[in-house]
Amino acid sequence: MSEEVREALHEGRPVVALESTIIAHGLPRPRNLTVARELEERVRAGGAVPATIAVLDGTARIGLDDTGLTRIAEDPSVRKLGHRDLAPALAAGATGATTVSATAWLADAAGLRVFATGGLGGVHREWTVTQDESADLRLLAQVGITVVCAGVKSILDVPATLQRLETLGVTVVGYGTDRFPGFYLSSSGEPVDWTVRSPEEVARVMRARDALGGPRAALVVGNPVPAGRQLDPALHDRVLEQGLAAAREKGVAGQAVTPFLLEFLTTHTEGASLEANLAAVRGNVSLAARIAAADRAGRA
Ligand code: PSU
Ligand code: MN
Repeated sequence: MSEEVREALHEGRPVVALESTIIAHGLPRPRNLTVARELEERVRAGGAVPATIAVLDGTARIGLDDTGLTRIAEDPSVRKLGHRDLAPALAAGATGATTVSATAWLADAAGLRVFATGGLGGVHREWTVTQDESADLRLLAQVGITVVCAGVKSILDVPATLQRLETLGVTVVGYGTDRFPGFYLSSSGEPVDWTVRSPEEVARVMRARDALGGPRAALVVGNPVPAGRQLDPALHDRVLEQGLAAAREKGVAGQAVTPFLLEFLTTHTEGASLEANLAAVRGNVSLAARIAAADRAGRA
């Protein structure tokens, strides 16, 4: 743990976990480093301490200094680590960026309660053939962390992913909406059962869960990208079709699928999907800071 994060936890100040795969593998260089720094600033502006999580030279780090952040953003040999990769990475002394599953695990183990990302992984289209379901889902069924996201990536099978979240017992609420957000799009069109309207309301849900005890599972807060900043839905659908076809043709599989599709969309929408992605992440990070602050205040 970085000195700053350790002190903040000790003094009971709010902390927000941030993942690093979005920096290393989800955003183009060199913009990714600027964004990584900006996201940390946003957490601070919201009254919380940022804890970007990654593995550096075989050590899991909760809170990176600027050297660590720069390395994750700039070094092309940085690996993508899901939670199942953590142990071999530590044993091998490797350096890697953590996905939602690895970040949520490490954050929860460190006692952090709130985590912000862009879009969660989930059930991929054609799952019946590829069996590609992000490890994010099963891990989120095992840790009691609150994850602020813009839904799941729209490259996925969203209804199937929502069904898996239900089966796994992961609580899903919409922030200011009764629709599950669609990552690049403000709405996926799918309904959610619960709507919350303020950070304080999210904090009340968190406290109710603590009081209930019982099996741990994540609380997913679906925070839509503002309507004015979403990707044009027609453009989204058209380019995504092309991207899925390209992935199939090139035989892209496993961990490479998500970064491939995100990059394909960025290139073939002339950066418009990147702007929507960034707007979503920024909103999530700011909301997560306010939730972490409300959670601290509510438990004081
Ligand atoms: N959100 C983004 N960009 C990303 C990701 C999330 O806006 O790159 C990353 C997260 O780290 C998530 C991962 O855990 O994509 C999912 O990858 P996979 O489908 O291989 O599990
Ligand atoms: Mn996958």
